Amino acid sequence: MSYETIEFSIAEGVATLALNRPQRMNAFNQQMHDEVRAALREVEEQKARCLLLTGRGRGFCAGQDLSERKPGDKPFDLGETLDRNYNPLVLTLTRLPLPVVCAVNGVAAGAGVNIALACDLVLAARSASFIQAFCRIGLVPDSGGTWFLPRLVGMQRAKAMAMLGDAVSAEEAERIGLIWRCIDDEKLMPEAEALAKRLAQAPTRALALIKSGLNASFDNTLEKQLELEKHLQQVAGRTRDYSEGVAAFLEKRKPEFTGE
Ligand code: T3D
Repeated sequence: MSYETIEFSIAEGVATLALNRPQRMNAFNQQMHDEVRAALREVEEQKARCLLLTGRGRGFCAGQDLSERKPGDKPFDLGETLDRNYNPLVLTLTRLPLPVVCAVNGVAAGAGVNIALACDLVLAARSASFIQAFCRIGLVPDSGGTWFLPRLVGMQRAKAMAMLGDAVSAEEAERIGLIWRCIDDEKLMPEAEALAKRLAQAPTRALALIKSGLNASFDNTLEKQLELEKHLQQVAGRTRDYSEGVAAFLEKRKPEFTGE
């Protein structure tokens, strides 16, 4: 399928999705939502083993394209756009049965930040920044912002970011645990691509089970989490990759995981 607002390709098990409306800092219009949704369906249908999300131009994503929300237009139900677009996108990213790497190449603002936080491993260029811009225009963090922020950085920092809407630098974001790593600008994409390739050769089903276990952990008691781990381990124990991993260990060779 061909796209106009994103670039999308799959090679060597890595699906790369680049938001591509640089003149609008990759803000989401309806077409981009539709194209991202279609591309994410391709990721699953074509059995990619890692997704790499990034942006083209000097920004990662500036959230909603505000030119689609002109003052004076008839009142617009923002709940409807969250139901139709942002909420399914965030849930899809968190539920994809494969690791999702986000390479934040520049400023991320509004829903753009929270879409990045919905990914599994977030890398950012040293020049990038993160802005919970919602309060600047009289809105509240959406796309999971009120859920991800306190879990990642604690309630005080979450409230400060959400209520002040100040830019947090990539270095600060790494320091406070908002993202995994801040990387020099020119090394961001080579490192993100190498990481995605490495993950695409890993035991995909085990990584998907790890992702679902960790994502569930904040809502479970220890007892429930131990039960969940038992279930996940039973599933992992039935994969070909588990047999291969053990065989490779015993034969003192490198495992060749196929994701099955
Ligand atoms: O409505 C719903 O569906 C509900 C859901 C809402 C989710 C949300 O995301 S709400 C939050 C929306 N986003 C924002 O409020 C962020 C707005 N943008 C900014 O604050 C700044 O542009 C940035 C901090 C992202 C970058 O600043 P800077 O100085 O580096 O660049 P700039 O000059 O402001 O932007 C460059 C161009 O991109 C500029 O266009 P121009 O003047 O060159 O023609 C600017 O208007 C455009 N742009 C940036 N962000 C958006 C945008 N155009 C439309 N929508 C945007 N969000």
